[in-house]
Amino acid sequence: MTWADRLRGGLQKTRAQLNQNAGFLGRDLRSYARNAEVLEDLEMALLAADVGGPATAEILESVQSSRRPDLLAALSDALIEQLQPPGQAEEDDSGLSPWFQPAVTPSPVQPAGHVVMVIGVNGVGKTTTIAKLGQHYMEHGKSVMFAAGDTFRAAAGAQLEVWGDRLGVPVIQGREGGDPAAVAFDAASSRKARGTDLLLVDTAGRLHNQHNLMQELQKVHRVIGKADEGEPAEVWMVLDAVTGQNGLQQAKKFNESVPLSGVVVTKLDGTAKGGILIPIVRELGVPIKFIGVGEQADDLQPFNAAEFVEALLAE
Ligand SMILES: Nc1nc2c(ncn2[C@@H]2O[C@H](COP(=O)(O)OP(=O)(O)OP(=O)(O)O)[C@@H](O)[C@H]2O)c(=O)[nH]1
Ligand SMILES: [Mg+2]
Repeated sequence: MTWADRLRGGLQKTRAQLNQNAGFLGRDLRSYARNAEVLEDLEMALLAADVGGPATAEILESVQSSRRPDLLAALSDALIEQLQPPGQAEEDDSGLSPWFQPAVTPSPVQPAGHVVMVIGVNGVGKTTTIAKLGQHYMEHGKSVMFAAGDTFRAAAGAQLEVWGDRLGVPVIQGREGGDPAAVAFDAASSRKARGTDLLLVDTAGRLHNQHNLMQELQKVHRVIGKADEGEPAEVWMVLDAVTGQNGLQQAKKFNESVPLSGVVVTKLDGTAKGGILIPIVRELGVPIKFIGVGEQADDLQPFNAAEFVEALLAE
């Protein structure tokens, strides 16, 4: 199965939701005039898909003022525009990190450095996402390491170890209940010494309370910088699409403690509200790096707005 197939399959619930709210996705409606009734249907559909009020209003405006004769094309333009954070669209290659020369197909997701800290609340898919990312970057010819920075939950380290064994990726472990910052420090030092291309740092999703978790994440972030100046170059938050607006509110809190450089949205296959990607980009102001549409390794791929919108509006 190609990624296009997986993506279309994964977005099936959201697409069905759009279709249910409005028949505008049908082929025969392509030449619909932009009359009030159609626009009302479109508005309902976008709101039901969790696109949110402000973005929906902008999309409607954009569709109405579009010079495209075709409603679908106008809608597609408007959605793609909403999915690109300001200043992120069509970046040139000048910021490429020197190690990143894709061996397979060009990847649009080049981390700005060598360490990516992966954060998010428990159960969103952090650990499995790290495994999938590891595989992705290895397929692109990169060397990868993992750090088991979730020392709070019993078995979290073991889960990452299993993935490491399966993929042939070294995993830096700490003691259960030990200091995650110590694990992160060891891992970042070790990555630097070995010259490994990419270190992915797993973190706890839950501690005794939220305040402790934020402090812990800040500490992990700080000590990585002590081990290797300028790192972590990236902090990616994993968001479970099924949690919708709740997940977005959590992300805002995280973003206040540890500024995010990107988001990975998982479990789009489990929700009809895939429109949540739009408020995520809008309200966090960071790009979506990868999206997940299932549990298989190939179900996580770099996010591409045009590809996403095409799959969403496919007939
Ligand atoms: N359907 C579906 N399931 C997914 C996706 N991504 C991850 N999962 C599943 O989500 C579950 C939780 O994943 P984990 O990686 O353990 O989540 P976590 O954030 O590390 O959880 P904690 O370590 O408990 O905080 C697993 O069963 C994954 O297979 C996805 O895109 N779609
Ligand atoms: Mg985990």
